[in-house]
Amino acid sequence: APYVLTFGETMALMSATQAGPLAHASTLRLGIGGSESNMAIGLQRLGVQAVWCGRVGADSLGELVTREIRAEGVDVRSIIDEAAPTGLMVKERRTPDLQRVSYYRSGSAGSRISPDDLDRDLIRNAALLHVTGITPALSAGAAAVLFEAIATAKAAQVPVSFDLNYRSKLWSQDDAGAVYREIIPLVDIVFAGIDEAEIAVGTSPSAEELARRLSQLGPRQAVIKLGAEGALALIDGDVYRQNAVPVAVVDTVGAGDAFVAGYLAEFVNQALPEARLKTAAATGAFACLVPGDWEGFPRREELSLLLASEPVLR
Ligand code: KDG
Repeated sequence: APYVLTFGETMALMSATQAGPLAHASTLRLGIGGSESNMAIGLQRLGVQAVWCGRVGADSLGELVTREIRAEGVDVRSIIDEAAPTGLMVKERRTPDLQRVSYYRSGSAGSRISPDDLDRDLIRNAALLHVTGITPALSAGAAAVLFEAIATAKAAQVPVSFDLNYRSKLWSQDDAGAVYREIIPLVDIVFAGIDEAEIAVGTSPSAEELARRLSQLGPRQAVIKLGAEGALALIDGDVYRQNAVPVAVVDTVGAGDAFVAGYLAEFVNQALPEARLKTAAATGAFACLVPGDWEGFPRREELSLLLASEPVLR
């Protein structure tokens, strides 16, 4: 059966349950989060088989990461690193509307992913390989794995998608921009927010212009995520616009991953661009309704709950 392959670092995620300084939080909710595994879970819920690879520590949090992703039906290939701990992310809710994220991940197991961790045949037989710009920011070794995985996919004519996913706590805009410009020409589908696209291809007042510049580097599909404004895509030279589904936002972390999952699920199902973007907008909206990074992602049969949320006449 066709599957989408992805790999990256997934961390244990501790989140404050109430607003206030973390120094005075007596309880934290424990879960997991990682852009690529979030995306894999999103695909799986939409009925597309996903495979996730990554390193975790030989510790309880590593067990948590593996178990949670696997419980969603994702085919999990965890590599257990005896020499480094599972990374950790902490979400503080300083005010009801302001969330701050801290990482405890330098030297983590996930950042130590090495070329031997990836099964080449798994890449060659995938329907799609999905990577993000977080991986090359983790370590030189992780960056090497990313480039090697892309090369393996390309040699086997497996399409590759890339979400820039800039993380300011991991690297500078200049460093990220240089690496993005190396990766983008190698991929078929690129996803970026406005700020991320600007890191790669320079500032522009127009999302369409940014999509054009990304596309000129190579990808036939350039998708600009516009958050509450929806999305703009340049696909095989044609421009598509998609409105966001309006929702009362609880937590936007993970919404980008949900959006990508929605888009890619329809892409591997060979749906038209309009359908890819429509599902992406719905999955992104679902993710915003729940505090966790991925827990709110919809199952396929739930998509209509938001898409049909116009007022009902009685
Ligand atoms: O995309 C959401 C992510 O920010 C989160 O789940 C953790 O992968 C993550 C990261 O590195 O920020």
